Amino acid sequence: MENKNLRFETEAIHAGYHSGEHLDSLVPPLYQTSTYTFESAEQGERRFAGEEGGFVYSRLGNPTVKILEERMAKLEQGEAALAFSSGMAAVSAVLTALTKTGDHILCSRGIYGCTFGLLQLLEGKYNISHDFSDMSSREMLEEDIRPNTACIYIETPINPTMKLVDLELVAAIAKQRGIPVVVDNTFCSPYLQTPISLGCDIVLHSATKYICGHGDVIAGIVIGNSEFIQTVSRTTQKDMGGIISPFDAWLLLRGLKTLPVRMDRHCENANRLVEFLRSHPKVETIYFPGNSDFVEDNSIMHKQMKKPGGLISFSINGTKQTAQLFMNQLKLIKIAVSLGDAETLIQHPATMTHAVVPENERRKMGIEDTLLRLSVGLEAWEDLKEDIEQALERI
Ligand code: LCS
Repeated sequence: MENKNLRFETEAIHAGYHSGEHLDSLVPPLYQTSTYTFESAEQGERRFAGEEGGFVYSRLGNPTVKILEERMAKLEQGEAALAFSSGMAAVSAVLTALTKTGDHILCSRGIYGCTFGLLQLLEGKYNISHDFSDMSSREMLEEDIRPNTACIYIETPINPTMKLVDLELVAAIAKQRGIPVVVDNTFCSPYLQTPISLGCDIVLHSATKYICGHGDVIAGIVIGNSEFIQTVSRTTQKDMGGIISPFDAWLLLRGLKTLPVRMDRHCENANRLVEFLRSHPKVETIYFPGNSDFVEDNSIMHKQMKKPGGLISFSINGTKQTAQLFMNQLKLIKIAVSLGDAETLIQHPATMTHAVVPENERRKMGIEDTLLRLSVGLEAWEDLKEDIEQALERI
């Protein structure tokens, strides 16, 4: 059956896979192989020259990985995709493909700590500079774009402050100037937000998170137009080599089947917990796109996100020590970085995911010492609420 205009839930299960090409196996097979055999020396020559299709070596392509890439391209409404060994391998392959010495990268005001670390490295070693911008109006963005700006790099919601960037606005301004817009869509997954449909050019993920959903894989994905994906495939992926293993791709294909179901539950649980946290005197501020106190961001949320998502950041009344004391009192909720798993996880960004960001930069991003980030899992929300309630009582 030629699949036309199928809904997201259906594509998450079927896109990119044709069982007839794989001995009618219902589930995509795991091609756990490093290389492929050629019928003859001439065939090998033709495959290397690109004159004949087919696989040659698993750093350059693998059938299991290819199914994952086609499925992700479909879900993100892009033309093509490439899978990587980690989210950071995806980020670094994209940024090094788009820039050269002397270029400038304009970023949202707040990005994941290791992405910040990568930008420092690119600046120190290759003189590729960067700036952070609030991107909250056309005027502000036009002022922050420089003649040498080679790409705009956005997280929305931003890790961990949950601020939102208006993707349609940024894409429209960037398009006029021919600057590609890259969106790290890790916090939303394509179920909640599809930046390419809003005019952005490239989407990437730490697939370690919601795409996997089960906390057992580190991986990354990049989605874009065929030309860009082919460039990355032939340069910064092939030659730097941060490719995904076939087994991890297989686990991601399994995880993707339940993405819509999982996301609905993550979102429902997060909504319930936000309602509870809002009424608690020991909780100071809640950073959550669906929180009506977050007025300005709320309108952007309705414009570009299906639902507010499964992550909640909040600050505790008190000090860093109060926040840490609260974490230590939790019994069910685990203290761990990462997000998007079945288990609810809590972390302290200032000393964990964003510890590499210098304190003055952290404050500018809005990461205070009392800020906590909760990745709401799939447990019964009442049990999560009771755990948080008892921990708050003890501080
Ligand atoms: N982008 C975002 C938004 C992330 O949150 C992360 C990891 C990455 C990229 C990098 O992906 P990785 O290489 O780890 O697959 N974020 C983490 C976090 O918030 N807690 O632990 C890791």
